[in-house]
Amino acid sequence: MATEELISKLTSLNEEFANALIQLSSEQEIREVQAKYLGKKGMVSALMREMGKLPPEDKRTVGAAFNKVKSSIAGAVEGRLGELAAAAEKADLERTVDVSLPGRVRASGHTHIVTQVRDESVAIFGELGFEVAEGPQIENDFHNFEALGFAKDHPARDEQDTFFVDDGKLLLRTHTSPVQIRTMLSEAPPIKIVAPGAVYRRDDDPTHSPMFGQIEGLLIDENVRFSDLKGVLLHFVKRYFGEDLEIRFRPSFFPFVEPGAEVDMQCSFCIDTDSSRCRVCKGTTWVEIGGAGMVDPVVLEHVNIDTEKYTGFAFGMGLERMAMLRHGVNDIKNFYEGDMRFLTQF
Ligand code: 2U9
Repeated sequence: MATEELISKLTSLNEEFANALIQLSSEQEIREVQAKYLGKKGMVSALMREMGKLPPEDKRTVGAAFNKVKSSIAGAVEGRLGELAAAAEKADLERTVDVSLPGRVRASGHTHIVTQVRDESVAIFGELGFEVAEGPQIENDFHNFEALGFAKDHPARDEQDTFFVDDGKLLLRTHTSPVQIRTMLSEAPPIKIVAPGAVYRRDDDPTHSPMFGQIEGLLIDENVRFSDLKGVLLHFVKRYFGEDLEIRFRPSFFPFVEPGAEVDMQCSFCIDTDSSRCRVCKGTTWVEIGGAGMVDPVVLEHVNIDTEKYTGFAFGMGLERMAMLRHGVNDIKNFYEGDMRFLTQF
């Protein structure tokens, strides 16, 4: 190849490269094209190999021409990369944020409905000065039965009703009453506590579960009367279920209270309407919310409280039952199945 032809090809390569570069918009593409021209197997190198065949007096001029093209290509590459970086930065700065767009709403969890009933009840009794007491769920016969006046042959002690542990030496508490027994053994009156927690009974139907939540209350002081009990429960019902609701007591027997009663409140589902077809109270206008009574002196004697000086009242309610009455739920199993369609309603 003649010198002029070589120089002319070199000049065309340089122009060709400049034109190709303008079309490119990523560093990777640019580097690839750069290698195509300047790499060892590139087009410029191929032309350089032709230089050996030139007359010696031309080699200097042609060599200088190669160097010029090489540095022109390198300079063009750097220039184009610089342009691309500047364009990217500008686009970044121009990207606007619409601050009026609504934020992403994340679903947040909440406590279980039975926990809500417990916490709200504790808070309402707290307004009346009751403090929370807690105790073990695995109990012994003394705290769960004997101290509460259950006769040795009382049916509740039967294996049919109670879950026994450790070959019958221990049991799962059947009510939270052992918590009150423990409190009376460790503290002197006045005592004013509520004991919320899980209890266990061999029961299983739409309104009974082998494990359920209870809240029990106990007040021991001088001159405590049945009317004090009525005032506390009426306050609770009005605060938790509705200001317009009344309560009534029906005489009943529990080993640990005398007199004892079952406590009803007016049915909140039909109080303002026709009760005859109410599915909650079955047309009776009253629903049972728990039991209560004056603490039997026999119980106070078991925990060494002076029965000449002190009297007391106690009451008990089931947490799931309270949730069922407040929200019209008819199967207790709903509370334990973990179905989010049920649980997220509360
Ligand atoms: C002590 C003395 C007396 C608590 C009481 C009831 C009546 C009662 C039931 C309601 C529904 C249990 O959850 S339920 O099935 N409770 O009827 N509870 S009097 O009396 C006590 C407690 C502790 C030391």
